[in-house]
Amino acid sequence: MASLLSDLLSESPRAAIGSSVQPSCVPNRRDFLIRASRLGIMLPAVGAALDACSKESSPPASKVATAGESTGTPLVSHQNPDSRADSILHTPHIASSATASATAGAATVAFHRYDPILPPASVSRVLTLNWTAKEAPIRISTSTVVAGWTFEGDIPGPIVHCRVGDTVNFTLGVDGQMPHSMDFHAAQIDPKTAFRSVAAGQTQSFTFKPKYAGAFLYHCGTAPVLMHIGSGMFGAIIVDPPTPLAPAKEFVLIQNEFYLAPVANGVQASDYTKMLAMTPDLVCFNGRPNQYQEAPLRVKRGDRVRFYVVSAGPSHPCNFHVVGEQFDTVYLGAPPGSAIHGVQTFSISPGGGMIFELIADVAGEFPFVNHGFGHGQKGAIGMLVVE
Ligand SMILES: [Cu+2]
Repeated sequence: MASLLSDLLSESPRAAIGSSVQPSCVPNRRDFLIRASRLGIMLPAVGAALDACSKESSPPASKVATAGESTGTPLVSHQNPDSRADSILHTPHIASSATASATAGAATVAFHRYDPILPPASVSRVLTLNWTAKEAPIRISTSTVVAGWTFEGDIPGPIVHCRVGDTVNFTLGVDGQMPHSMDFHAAQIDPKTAFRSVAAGQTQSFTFKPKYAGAFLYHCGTAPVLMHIGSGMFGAIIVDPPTPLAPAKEFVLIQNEFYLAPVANGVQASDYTKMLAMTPDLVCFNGRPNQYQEAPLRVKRGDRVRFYVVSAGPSHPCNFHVVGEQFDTVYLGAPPGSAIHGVQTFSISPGGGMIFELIADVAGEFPFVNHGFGHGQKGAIGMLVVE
């Protein structure tokens, strides 16, 4: 019985999700319940649940026809050809990021610090971004190389900086074995077409104009999103308001978690089971644990310091705090509105971004942390030096 139940629950990442929470009435739930019933597993309320599923209307033909969804057929490809919703609801068989290109040359890849300084906004009001999703080994510390899935070969991807109303022309190509996609949180656009998955050798283009200012996440939305963000496919797009904010020293901090399998051939793949359990090995600002302790951010006494903090997750928030300082201003939404003042700590949800300002009146060394210290201890700590 135990082995049968174990087999049932470990069939796929999707089944694992369904087993850990009350499964919803999608086709696979009915399959789950039917198979559980055939196996003689006495699950409470199985009969009632089956009855409830039976009374529901049939799912759309497109869902029924999806490979592996209701037939139990092993999946051989991702199921997100054209829909962000599909990317969330359909989970194919994938449990490791260790593709050939994500591991090749891992032993020789060099470490580099991710530059946190906000790059200047483009002079042109039209940004043309031709990016490639690449699977590549990334050294995130002297001792750790991850089998990364990336935008433009780094974790995080490049920082995009534009203004409200700018035109962003974006094209994604794929150089790797997996399909990938792009979801800009700064865009208001039909995700089914714009954010569709792209296979190797194909491209996908779309255009948007940011409507609101702020610090926004971008990420791959291909199924399972958890795996693609968790393997490194995220970054920040910073959108300035029409009237510029006060001059400041500006930094971008993107928090993410890494969930890692044991070292194999000098590289650590993502561990999907750890992702589902939300038990990260490392929590980082800009993709490397503790990198700004070793090479701090530096400002002058009297500077206004502005942090654009984005929480990429995939699952944990960033409880942002600067030890020994107080935030003069935190923008809850689009600046300059929605400002609150005199703030010690504020939590940024996964998939969110906020802007924090302090006035560096006091010289010294000020750690900036995720004040959820289980995360800080895993690497989400850096140092701001006021000289
Ligand atoms: Cu991806």
